[in-house]
Amino acid sequence: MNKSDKILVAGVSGMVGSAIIRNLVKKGFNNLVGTYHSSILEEQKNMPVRHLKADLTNQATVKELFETQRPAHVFLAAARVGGIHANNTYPAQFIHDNLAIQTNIIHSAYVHKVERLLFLGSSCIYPKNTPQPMKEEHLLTGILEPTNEPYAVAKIAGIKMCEAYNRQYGTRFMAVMPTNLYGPNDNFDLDTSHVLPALIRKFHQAKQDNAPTVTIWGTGSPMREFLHVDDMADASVFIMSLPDSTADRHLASYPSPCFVNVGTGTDCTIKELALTIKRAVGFKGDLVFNSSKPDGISRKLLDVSRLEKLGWSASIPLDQGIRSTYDWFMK
Ligand code: GFB
Repeated sequence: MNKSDKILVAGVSGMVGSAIIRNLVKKGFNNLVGTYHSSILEEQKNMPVRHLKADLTNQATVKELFETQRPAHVFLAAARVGGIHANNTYPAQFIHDNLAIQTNIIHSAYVHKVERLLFLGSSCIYPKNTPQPMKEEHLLTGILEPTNEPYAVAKIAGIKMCEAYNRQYGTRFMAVMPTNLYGPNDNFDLDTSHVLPALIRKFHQAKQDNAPTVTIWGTGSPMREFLHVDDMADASVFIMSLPDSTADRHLASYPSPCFVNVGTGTDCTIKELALTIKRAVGFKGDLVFNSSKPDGISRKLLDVSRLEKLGWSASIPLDQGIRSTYDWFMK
């Protein structure tokens, strides 16, 4: 990617898309277009980015977007995302919206000869009984975790679509599989959020109310790996900036898998996470576990050696990331 190449970031008002735009602006890319679904963020109002409102589930809209914008590179960060409860409650919307968005964009990127596309996936693509840490080669080796199977199937379809287009059409479409992400512009709605923002909000509320306890869903024993979204954005721009020969050798040309894991390589239990957030927020009460809520998959730690060999590793420690995210939430 050259600094003046036209780069389209789809999903710019989401946590990941907004972090990618911040990273690109910081690195001096100066021909940026971002699509958003309902409104742009306050932080984006003065950014040197052309913002376009678009419903990316609509095929005609995406066709017109590519015909008029003609981007050289695309970051596909637009998606319907949510935590365990949202995935379990709205499975039809999770599979439909994600399949529609990614199908429309990946196909249009091929039609309009986009040089590189980066598809954002998720660590939930791996089977529920995958050996830990999970390697890229474990994809499609077993059954999926039921709480997010429709979302995972959509993300697997996105990977396979990128690989099929690379194989048949010689495109350079790649994908990144992040572990559980958190950071600024996360969703803090208790019904639809992931665990980390949910617990920041719950502990903060309990501290304000002088409540004696905070309720944690599930048993607290599942293990999760958490990556700050600024690290994720940096990894995404790193992958898109790889020299052609490296990208082709490792990702973008068939038969190599087009995707790479992005994580920290370390995980913790939900109980340990809760205690870290409790400390950061300064809540003095106790934790209560509600085991009538689902635990989801017992563990999903990513093997990040492939990405490390390419030359990138995470740099934001979890306790520091939680403190800065809490500061952001307070503002
Ligand atoms: O982050 P989370 O919603 O999703 O939940 P997954 C992780 C763990 O935290 C589960 C527990 O064991 C939850 O039961 N948990 C405890 C809570 N308290 C809470 C709470 O207040 N809110 C939430 N949300 N969880 C998602 C997938 O799985 O991971 C998505 O559903 C996606 O598809 C994402 O892949 C990365 O980690 O279980």
